[in-house]
Amino acid sequence: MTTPAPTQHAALIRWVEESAKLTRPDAIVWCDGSEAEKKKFTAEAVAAKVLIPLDQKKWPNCYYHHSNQNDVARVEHLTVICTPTKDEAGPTNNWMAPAEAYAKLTAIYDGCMKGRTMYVVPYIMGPATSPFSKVGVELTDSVYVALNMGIMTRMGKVALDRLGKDGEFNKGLHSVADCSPDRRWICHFPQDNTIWSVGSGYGGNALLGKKCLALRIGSALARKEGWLAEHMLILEAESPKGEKQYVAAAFPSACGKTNFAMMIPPQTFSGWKIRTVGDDIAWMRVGADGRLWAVNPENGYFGVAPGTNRKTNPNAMDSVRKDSLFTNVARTKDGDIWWEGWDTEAPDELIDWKGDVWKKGSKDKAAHPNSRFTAPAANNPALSPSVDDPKGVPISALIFGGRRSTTVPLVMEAFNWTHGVYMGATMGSETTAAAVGLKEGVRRDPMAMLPFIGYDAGSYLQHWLDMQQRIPNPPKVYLVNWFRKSQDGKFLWPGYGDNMRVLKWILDRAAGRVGAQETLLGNTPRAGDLDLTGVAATPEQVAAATRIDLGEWQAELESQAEWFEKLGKTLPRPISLQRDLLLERVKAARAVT
Ligand code: OXD
Ligand code: MN
Repeated sequence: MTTPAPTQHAALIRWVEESAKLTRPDAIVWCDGSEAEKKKFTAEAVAAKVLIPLDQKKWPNCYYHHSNQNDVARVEHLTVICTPTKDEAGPTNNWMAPAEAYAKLTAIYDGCMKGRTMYVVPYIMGPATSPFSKVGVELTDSVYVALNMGIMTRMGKVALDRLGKDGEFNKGLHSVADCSPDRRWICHFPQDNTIWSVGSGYGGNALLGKKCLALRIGSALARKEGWLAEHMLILEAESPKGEKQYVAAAFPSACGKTNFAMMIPPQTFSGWKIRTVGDDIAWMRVGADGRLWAVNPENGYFGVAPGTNRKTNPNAMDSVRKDSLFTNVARTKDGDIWWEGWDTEAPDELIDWKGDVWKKGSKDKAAHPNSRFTAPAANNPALSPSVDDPKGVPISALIFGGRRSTTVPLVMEAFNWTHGVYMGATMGSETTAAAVGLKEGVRRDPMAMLPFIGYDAGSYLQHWLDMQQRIPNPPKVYLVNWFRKSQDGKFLWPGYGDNMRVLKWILDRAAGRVGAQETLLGNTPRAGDLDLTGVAATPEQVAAATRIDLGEWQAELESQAEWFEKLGKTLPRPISLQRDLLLERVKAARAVT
């Protein structure tokens, strides 16, 4: 059944018609975002075996999805920025000329929706009435994608209402097509405000509002319009006195952003409340008061399942209790779910993420390491009431953090904005399962945005530097590392809720309530500044987690040369000079010790 276009936006109607002429779906359905529609889509997905109902008593309105086994993560090698020139995409992005990309994908899209329905998914990234927000429309032949977009964005009538008769919107065309890795492309055309994605149904490749619009196209728009589109969670911290502060923090994919955004402070921090504004993306603009203000463009969580449990992240476990989708976790025959790092041991038998019988003791993982939950933000018991505030929340501190088993201490404060941008620019992280085909080891991941910067990376860093002029009251900048290990490979810092101890120091610094030790590489907490009451780590472990080893740092700074070389001629000189300065300092200090 084809539904009539519920809009008078002529350009939108024309584009839907043109796209349908190319892809030739059997039906076109305009999504309104209603509960009735969600029920109908879900029933259709169940009938088509795209979704499997979970035990509805235990998991109300929750469903399971097995992806195609070749389609389990983002595909950075097939993700392309199609700017008019290669230089505009820069050395860290794949590039294709727009005409070539349009031609290549047109051939794949030709007739690809025959026998299928095209869902027209209008959505808003950001609160419905916020000046920060952007509208997109995704055309997709995947009911799974339409249902996920309904959780992750403000979807349907609300978006068409905001668009009116002639509002600007991002045009996203998506087809799973034959789901072949040989015909899989995620192409971005920032100059046309357009995304073409084909051959994958995986979240980061197919939910076009998320990585494609909110980050890749978003970062290009942000540069043009003078704001920041970042891969950052946004967290609200309320002190026992009722004072609220907000921080935004960038971590690479699968490095605990959702856990940090939903943290439960240790018992010794009684009276402190941590609430979530966002767990993955922050759009930040300068407010009339000269501070940086942030909104979360998303409306749900697309979180990594393994490792999430009632101890590590009770708020995430509550968020997924109802109205959620689970992709590639393990399930039981009677509609329960399980994943590695669940609260209890695996049952004797499971159906693994591939759909095969899995027996306890098997050396294979039952859930895919990048298996995911999609949960509505409204389910989060610790959701900040400011999440829908059209003006956003004021940011007191920006935090950058990678997964580093050596060198990087638990926390370090930048001396100033330029040093902070340098810290973000040189952030390294050990690779995870969130993207396929990455070499193991440390990769430089500037601001955790390496796979998401929609233009030349050197120019992106220059944009960060330029923002200083626009932010009279800038947030302080921090580098953190929860993942440092001992010689025998054990984590030195307990992480999770104990990260509150580091956050508290950051919040106090931002408010000018506590001092710091100036080191060669940045400001660190002085002895006694971190509240370690009741921490599950020995003083030796804490010392090792916070230690700055100049030998390790010399190697770290020297190794950044290769990264700077890769960034090439647009690397801002103030950034490379930061490294030179630190390296000289470290060498001089080592020479006298
Ligand atoms: C994500 C990612 O899904 O960063 O958020 O891969
Ligand atoms: Mn992410």
